[in-house]
Amino acid sequence: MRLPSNRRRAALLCAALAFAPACAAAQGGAGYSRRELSIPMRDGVHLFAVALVPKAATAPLPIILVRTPYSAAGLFGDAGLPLAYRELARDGYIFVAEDIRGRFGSDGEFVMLRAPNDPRSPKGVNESTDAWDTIDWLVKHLPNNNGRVGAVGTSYPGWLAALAAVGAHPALKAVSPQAPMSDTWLGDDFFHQGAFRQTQGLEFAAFMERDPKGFSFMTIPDYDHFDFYLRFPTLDSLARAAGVSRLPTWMNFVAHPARDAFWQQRALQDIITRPEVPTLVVGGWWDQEDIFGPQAAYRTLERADTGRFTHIVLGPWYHGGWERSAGDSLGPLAFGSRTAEWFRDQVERPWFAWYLHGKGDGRFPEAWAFETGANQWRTFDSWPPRNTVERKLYLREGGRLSFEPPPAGAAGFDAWISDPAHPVPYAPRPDDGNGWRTWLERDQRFVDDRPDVRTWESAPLTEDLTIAGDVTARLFASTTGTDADWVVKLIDVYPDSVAENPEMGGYELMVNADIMRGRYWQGFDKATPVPAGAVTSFTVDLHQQLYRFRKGHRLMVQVQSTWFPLYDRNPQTFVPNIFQARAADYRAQEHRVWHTPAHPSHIAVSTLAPGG
Ligand code: PG9
Repeated sequence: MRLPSNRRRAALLCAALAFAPACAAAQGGAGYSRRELSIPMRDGVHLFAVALVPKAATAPLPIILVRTPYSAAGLFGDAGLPLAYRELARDGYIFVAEDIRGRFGSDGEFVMLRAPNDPRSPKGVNESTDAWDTIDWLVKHLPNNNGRVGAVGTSYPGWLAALAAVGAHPALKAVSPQAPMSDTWLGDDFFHQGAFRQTQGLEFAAFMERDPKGFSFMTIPDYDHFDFYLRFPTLDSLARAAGVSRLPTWMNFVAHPARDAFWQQRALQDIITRPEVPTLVVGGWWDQEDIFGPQAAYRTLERADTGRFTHIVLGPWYHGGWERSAGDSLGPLAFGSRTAEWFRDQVERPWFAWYLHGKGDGRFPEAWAFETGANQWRTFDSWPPRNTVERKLYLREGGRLSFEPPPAGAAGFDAWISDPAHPVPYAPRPDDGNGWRTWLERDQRFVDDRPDVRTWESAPLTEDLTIAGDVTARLFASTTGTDADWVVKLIDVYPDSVAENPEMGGYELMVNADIMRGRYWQGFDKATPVPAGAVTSFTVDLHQQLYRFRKGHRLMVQVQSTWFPLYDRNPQTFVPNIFQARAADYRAQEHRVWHTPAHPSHIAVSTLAPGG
């Protein structure tokens, strides 16, 4: 089936990625002269770049570099500087955007997530060396630069910004990887803990590789995308119908379903060994694409950071929300302040100004994190904060959720039938694709009455409860099958009536949530059948948060085994490679989550004392 182009989809992707000319919110075009550059790499390949040079500059200026697969000319079009850089621009920079190899105006071959040692790369060339060669050329050839360069980027460009700091050019003085997709197998765009993000994986492969020099938007012919994906009983039938089965990225999914060396070589945690350049990592609490990436990148850098080189900012944002909105709200949540503007003006701007202009005192907190619920920015000396108390929220008998573990003799488990033919939607239907940016904030009441979504709920809180840092679910579970997915959501249930905002009455807001593919219960590098009928321990990383559950609210946990169509369906019968599963392999199974003293399923959170 050939999929015709689809404007709605295009607008969505455009909004999600902010790359194409039509999406680049232009500001301040008049103050810049625009130059197109052809920059030679060490193997003779030329990369295309666009420089925006302030017309009014009186002294040499530093350079801000963005390397991108999404069109340099689109980012820095005739209209001038995008909103993302407006605050930075007040200090005066030469802005340069560059197309990476094989994309848009650049020569060479495009390789999705080119690993440092990708065999398709010309000898000795990778994204870090391309960044090095680019910086070297820019400081030598761009008139009136001050010899200091900063690299910045969001998402794929965030990953590229982080790689610029590996074997860094001496002129690179500061890097800000924003929502870098640090590990696209473990927790970012393509898989989460082994579960395949089929909508994103499929549509992104088509988008980037059907036309390697540009974009190719895939059309979903159905108004409700759920219907489209449900039509294909296997991943293989879906990929063939969508025309992606021979694209390199899809073939890599099929060849590397586990987190083997292929994915490790692309993961920032495995590439980066120490901070070479001062780094400001930025992430969103409700980033629908790369929640994990910034947290993982910062953790990796921080482990080896002896010189206070690495900092992190975590705000209440969707993917890239900090660079293209005011950040005063997110879905139904209002924050009472313009969080994104504040970040750009009060954190990003002074941080780059210190390293590239030498302005300010260079004293920055280790971490800035927005505490949603209290709706305030907080600073910390370490992230996650040290002064926390770990507590376990136990899934208890009778649908209760409690900080008290299950007592002896408590009823053993809750069960449900998980049927791949009737998967649980990840977002309310119809899903026309337009809700992608804010699906994580959707009211989870839309699945409350499904028998295949199990719920545990606490009593109303008698005082505020702030969680800070890692949130991890440990499920003791069994299945009649030999494989299963485990989706765990930690939810803030608003009181039935919220006087100041009646629409939020009873709202069920996901605070943390993620999925884990059961077959990786013994490690992510190799799939192992889940022993049928045996209680097995599964750890589901729900990543980090800084969130205040308010007095009168309830805590809720939901567990389910499908999150469709964002995630493909688990056959629930072990097959060596789900990308090659046959329709007959997909079977309904009964799953159980246990809550006995020996098998106390729970979510571990770290809590901050009031005022702590
Ligand atoms: N999160 C996007 C992406 C990167 C890599 C693969 C797929 C998606 C991005 O916004 O760049």
